[in-house]
Amino acid sequence: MSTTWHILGAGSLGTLWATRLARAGLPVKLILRDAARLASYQAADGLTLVEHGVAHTYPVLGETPDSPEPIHRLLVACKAYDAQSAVAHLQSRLAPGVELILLQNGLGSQDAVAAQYPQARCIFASSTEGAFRDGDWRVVFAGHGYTWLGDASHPTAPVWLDDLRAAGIPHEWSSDILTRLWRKLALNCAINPLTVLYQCRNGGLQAHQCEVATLCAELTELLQCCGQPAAAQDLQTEVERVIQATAANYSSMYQDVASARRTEISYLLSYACQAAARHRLTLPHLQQVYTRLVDQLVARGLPRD
Ligand code: NAD
Ligand code: KPL
Repeated sequence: MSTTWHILGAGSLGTLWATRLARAGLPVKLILRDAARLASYQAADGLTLVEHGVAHTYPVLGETPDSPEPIHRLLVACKAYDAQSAVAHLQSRLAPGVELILLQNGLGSQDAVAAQYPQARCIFASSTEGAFRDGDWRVVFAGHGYTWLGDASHPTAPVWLDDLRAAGIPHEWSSDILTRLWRKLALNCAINPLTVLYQCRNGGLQAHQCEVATLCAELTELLQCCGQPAAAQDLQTEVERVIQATAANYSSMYQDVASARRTEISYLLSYACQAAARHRLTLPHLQQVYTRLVDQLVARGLPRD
């Protein structure tokens, strides 16, 4: 009998994973915030995934955090700023040796969860898949990509990667997941804040090449100082490639700000500035972009963290 996949967070990525696992016949349970959300979910037929314009609904079971069943495998699919408190609501249900798969972007939230549950095996993930909600309990699969998974303290791959294979979730076990997360953080720090400050698509940054290059130089210095030389390699070239390849897209931070949603700044640019301060590194441009971004968030009535 397969271990149940408990999915915490019925948003874009949580639904993308839950529906594909359920479609493969694997046991999946969705943990909703409270009884009101569960009632709303139960009034729908299930979770709907829209792929290539075609919608399919999957009757995934829902439950609240206080359901009694122990949790052996938990996919944490909340935003970085919600991850720690969302897992805390499940504390009494986490079985010894529970596996926590942390899908959050940026850095900081994974360590915060891991520090709270030393008895858990924490697996960090970095994903280039893209999805967005176009209704309650309904998600559009927008960008096919890859998910890298890894455990910085335990190199052995878990057996449940077979479940991901069966579910058609493109993935790879990574022996250098921290390098991947740092590299993604650096890319996001070089691109996302500037798209908010200049109110442009990613391609609009081609008009700000000098600023991008200066940020890349500072981020490269930071990565090297933080013991991440592999993540620093040819950063500017890759940033320029991503800007070109995603020229027509709005960055995730731009989209959050445009929709008046809280951003993940604390786990991206703020994390980078704090890491620089810990290493007594002066990175004036990165710090200036951070300050300008915070001013912009505050001016729009959004949280500064
Ligand atoms: P989302 O906002 O769509 O979904 C998060 C869900 O978690 C929401 O439904 C929210 O209600 C729920 N949640 C929060 N606190 C909860 C709690 N205490 N109990 C139960 N549910 C709770 O977010 P998302 O877009 O799926 O992003 C999740 C993470 O994945 C983020 O860190 C994001 O940066 C990263 N990511 C997203 C994408 C994407 O395309 N959406 C791609 C790559 C990485
Ligand atoms: O990951 C991204 C995002 O928008 O969050 C890209 C496309 C790489 C831009 O930083």
